[in-house]
Parts: sequence; structure tokens; C-alpha cells
Amino acid sequence: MIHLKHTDPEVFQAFKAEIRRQTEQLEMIASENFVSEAVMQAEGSVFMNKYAEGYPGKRYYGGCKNMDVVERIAVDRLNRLFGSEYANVQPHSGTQANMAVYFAVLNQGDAILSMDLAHGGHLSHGLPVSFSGRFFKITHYGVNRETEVIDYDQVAEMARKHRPKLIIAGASAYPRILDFASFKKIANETGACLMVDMAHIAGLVAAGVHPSPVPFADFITSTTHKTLRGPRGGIILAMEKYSRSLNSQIFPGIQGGPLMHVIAAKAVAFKEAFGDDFKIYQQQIVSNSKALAKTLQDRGFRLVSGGTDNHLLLVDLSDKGLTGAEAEEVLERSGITVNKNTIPFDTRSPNVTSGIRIGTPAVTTRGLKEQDMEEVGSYISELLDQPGNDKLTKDIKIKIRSLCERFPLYAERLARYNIN
Ligand code: DSN
Repeated sequence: MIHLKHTDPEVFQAFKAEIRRQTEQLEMIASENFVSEAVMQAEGSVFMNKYAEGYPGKRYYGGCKNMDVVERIAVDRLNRLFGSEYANVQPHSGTQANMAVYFAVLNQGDAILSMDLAHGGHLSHGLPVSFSGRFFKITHYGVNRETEVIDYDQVAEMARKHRPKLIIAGASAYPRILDFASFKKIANETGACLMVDMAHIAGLVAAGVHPSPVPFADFITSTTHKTLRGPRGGIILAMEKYSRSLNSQIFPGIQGGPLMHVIAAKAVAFKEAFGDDFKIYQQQIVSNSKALAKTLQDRGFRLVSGGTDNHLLLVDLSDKGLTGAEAEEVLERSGITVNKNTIPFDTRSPNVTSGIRIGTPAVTTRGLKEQDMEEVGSYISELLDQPGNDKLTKDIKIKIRSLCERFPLYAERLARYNIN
């Protein structure tokens, strides 16, 4: 980073501070992860210097020979990884991927049935201030008040009543397995298309740790940077019959030039996802999540739906005298990063919330295992049980730092930047 250091010391300082934060704190935001050095090298490369509007073999710029190679590799790997017929690797984000699908299948004012954000859904699935809520008629299904899992009878009932053109399955704060076969049955019965947004669980799906939506969904969208452990970006998978329409909705529909450096990094991440070690990693994410869930439950914390089947858990703090926002702050002070999150039927606003969402993808990348999750779970419970205890905050901060040192991240880089 010698050039950055000399050209722009201010940005270099922020970079150093961020590498220190990522290295010395435990990252437990369910949607975050750490990419490999190879993924970072592909993204921070000359691929970023090129315009390549269009698709391989049909570009609007000269000099795209190497861009074609890299995009074809990414598409081919992605289709092989998930067993899909068609893949588009150009969406800049998950929301762009969702937008392209909506524009391919819907007209303005058409109806979408999707999961309520307050029950674990996503902004781009119809929040009134998102383009999705402004352009389309949205109705939401949610979880059952007792079980806190998706009520497929309610989904079916709502689909029969509202006759959506598109049903969306997928969530950003749902700790249980999604039943894609049931969604498909409902879509078939009511004449809707089915889109699965698998952003959170894409890595689990690739490794066979969560059932695949590919046999059931007309469209699948995802980000590439969560459990899939690639660069920040989006993808679309679909049946071949939608290929022309989706290609043109991405470009020129909603995007210009693809980010070829990101596509190169996506290709590398997809290659990494074929390995046996990636399968073991994904299994470990879930084992770690379950171990953390058990530790917190044993210490008296209530988890939404009573536990987890995937990479995240939602902790209900309603009976702890602490809001989600306060809990996020308390944990951050000791070096544990999580996010406040509404729980189903929350009475507090999304800025305050009654819960926190905790995820294990990033700590599992560092190498933490079940016994380490028990240790982390005990720190979390002590901190949340005694939020005003400054001595405890400091003691646990030291313990978290030493835990992080036991599982070094980008150790080589840290030495190279002479940060210690
Ligand atoms: N913002 C992401 C998350 O944290 O779940 C979803 O896109």
C-alpha cells in the first residue's frame, strides 16, 4: 500500500484504523464476512480500468477480450456451483439484482407478496420508501405469533386473496430453513412467479447445508459477500427462458458498465466455493450458530423461534430491560460487533428495536469453533446482564482482543503495514 500511503495519507490512516478494527474486534454481523487474499487481489486489479458494456462476445467497447474471458468464467462457475441454467454476474448489488427481476416480470403497479421487513424481510422487497414499494403494490406475509416461523397457510391465504404476480421468498433476519417447495406450490396454485432472494444463505446453499431453491424458483437473486464469502456485489440465477429479458433489464435497463474488477473477484470466490474446505466451513457456520444459541439460551436469553438452523440468531431483549440499540452499543464497547434488529411483532422502532441479530459467518472464517462460541456467548450474556459495569466491559474487551489474537486475520497484511 506504499502508493496509497504516499499519495493520500488521510485515506491510508482510515484504512489502517479499519484493518485494526477488523482484526481486533469480533465481527458478528450476520451479513458480513472476510474474503480471501485472492479475492481482494482480483478486485484491486487492472480489471477496474475497463468499460465493458454489453455481454461477452457482444460489447459496446473495443479491447474487451480479457473481460470476456473473466465474465464467461464467472458465469460458468456460478451455473456449475448452483446447478442453474442461466446466470448473470453483472448486478452491482442484491438490490440491483432484485430490481432487474421485478422489471423483467412486472409492470408498474403489479402486485408482489413478500416477507414483512419487521418479521425479517428486506428493504428491496417492498419497503414504502424503497423503489420496490413505490413502483409496485406490496402485501406482506410474516411469521406466526406463537411459533415465530413462516406460516405457509397464511402465505397461501394471502396469495389467493391478493393474486400477486410475484411471490418473494427470502429474508435478512430469519433463523430457520426456508421451505421453497411450499412457496412453489403456492405460486403454482395462484399463478404467480416465484423469486427467491438467497442473499443471506447463498454459501449454505452452495455447500448443501441449506436446501437449494434452484429446482423451485423462476428467479434467484443473491449478494455475493455474505455466507458466499465473495466481493460485495449481486447475481441472478434463472431458468434459461428468462435469459434475454434479464440480460437486457440489467444492461441497458438499470445499469451501465459492469464492474469488471468485481466480476473477476466473484469468479475467484465461486472457484473457492467448490472446495471441500468450503463445505466444511459452511457446516461449521451452522454448528457455531447452534453452539452460540445454546449458550445464550442456557443463560436465560430468549431466541426468536427458539433457536437457529442457519448462520444467525435473533435475541429478544424485551425482558432484559435493554433495547437492541443499547445492546449493540454495550457489545461494541468490548469489541463485539452486532446489529440491533426488530423482532417479530416488535413494539419499538427500527432505530431502537427489542432485539439484536448475531451471525457466525465472519468468526467462522477466522477459525472459531463451538467451544469458542461458548466463550463468546458467555461474554455476550455477562455484558448484556450488566450493561453499566465498566470494569466488566474493560475486562471482556481484553479477553476479546486476546481471542482475536488466537485467530489472526490477514496476519500477513498486518505485519506488512507495520500496524502493531
Ligand atoms: N443489509 C443486509 C443485511 O444486513 O442483512 C441485507 O442486504
